[in-house]
Amino acid sequence: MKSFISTPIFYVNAEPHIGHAYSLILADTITRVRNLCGAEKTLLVTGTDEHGQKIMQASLSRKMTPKELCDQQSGHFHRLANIVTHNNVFDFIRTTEPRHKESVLHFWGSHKGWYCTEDEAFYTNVKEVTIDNERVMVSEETGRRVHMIEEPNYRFRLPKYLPAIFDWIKSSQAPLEPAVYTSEILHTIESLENEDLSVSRCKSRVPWGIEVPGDPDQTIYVWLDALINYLTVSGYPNEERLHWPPTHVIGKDISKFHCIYWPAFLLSAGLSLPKKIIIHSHWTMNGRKMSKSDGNVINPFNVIDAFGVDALRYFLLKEGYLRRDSDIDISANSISATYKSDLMSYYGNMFSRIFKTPFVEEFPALIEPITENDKELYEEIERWLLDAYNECKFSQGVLIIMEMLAKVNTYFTDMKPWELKQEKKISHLNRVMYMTFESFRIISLLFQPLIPNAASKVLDHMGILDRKLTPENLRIGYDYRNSNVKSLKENLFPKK
Ligand code: ME8
Repeated sequence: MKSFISTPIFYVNAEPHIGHAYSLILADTITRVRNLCGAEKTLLVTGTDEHGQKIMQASLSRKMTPKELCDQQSGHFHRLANIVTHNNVFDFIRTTEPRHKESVLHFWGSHKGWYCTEDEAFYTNVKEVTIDNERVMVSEETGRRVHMIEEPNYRFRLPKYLPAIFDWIKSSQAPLEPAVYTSEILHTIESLENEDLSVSRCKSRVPWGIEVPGDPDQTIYVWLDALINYLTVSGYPNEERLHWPPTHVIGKDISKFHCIYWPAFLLSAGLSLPKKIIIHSHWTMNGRKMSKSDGNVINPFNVIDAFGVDALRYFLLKEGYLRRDSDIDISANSISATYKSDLMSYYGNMFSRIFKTPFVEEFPALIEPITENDKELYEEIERWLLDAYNECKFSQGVLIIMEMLAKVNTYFTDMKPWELKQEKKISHLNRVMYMTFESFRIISLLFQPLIPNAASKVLDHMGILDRKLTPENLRIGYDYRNSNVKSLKENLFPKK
């Protein structure tokens, strides 16, 4: 059974911006890391959140029906998702789809249970006893009689689930990543005590939603509706097609919904809690959160048109992080500067320098015995993998790769392979070329989850077939005898 990672489903009342692209790129990168490192296949899911008052108002102001607005905007998000993930999206869910309605209605109906009228409460622990010669069910807790009833729940008894969620957040499973969110969420849980959650809305006010079963005057609360999307994509309420529970990637603005409400809903339905909830910071422009109403947004499609998908991914993963104490400021200039300094002049240029060497196709001819000295260049790899990838610290990873690139650059310049060739110092030249190839192979393997397109171009070019991020593949010693190395004609990252 395949497991999955989700992004939030995006509201369709605005155009996609860099923040949405970041959630997608981050979730995609984590999916790729899991697939490259592990044996288990992980899939990426995303989609759009289409019900509620906000969407209705947006459609009115654009003189469209809600359905027309949703179809149009969802299309934009779907296109963005496919582009920034290089078509890695397994499922794109829309909350207006019939499969989702089925899932929400089933979930809502699942509140049926043993109800005690005297206590005005549902009980899960019940037993059968004989009262007045009649076999009846009673609550184990109070001994009072209970009946199986199924009724719409307009108020969700959130407090009942808070202690269990409190323990889960604090548990050794440490579901929140980064862990700094743990204490904040625990505080929020404490402040919520004894507050029920209203889970339906008056239909006269919010008609654009899923109707409460048996009550034509109410629609289901849009956040409950939206969160259930994760179950819908897993196949619920029918046969499980993706393994439950998933990992969720979210922005910090919606942590309360995902770290408290969602687990409570799941517990109420007897379902397992998320594997992990990965929370990222916000992108700001001139210090303010990007938002369409303020007009301070960067359109990801424009960045992609100008610099390509990998440039956008690289920038966001290098500059972005999961810390909660600060947001990240972005400007069009900073994207362009990073493209030029890191991708074009560094990775791209060094690749050209090496692979445009006239005699490159003769190499790497030999696998020289590897010395301890050679291995030293790569001693960071292990640390990089364990710390950076596993903790989603991609910016730290980028810095280490850049350090490695700098070392290879210096090595290649100092060794002057073109002179070794002229002087016919073939054994030395072999060694230099082999080490350079190996550096590029390892660097490009590590770049795969971040800039998949560029990395696979390099690896194709070098004839590398085994691309898994295993410790063996990340060590020097690749056997190139069956690879067909080609010399390079065009640039990896064109001049801008
Ligand atoms: O909240 N910086 O949708 P949404 C970084 N539909 N990330 C940002 C961002 C920014 N400036 N702005 C948005 C919703 N995001 C609900 C979610 S899930 C069941 C329902 C990212 O379109 C961030 O991950 O307002 C945020 O959580 C997500 O986009 C969705 O924003």
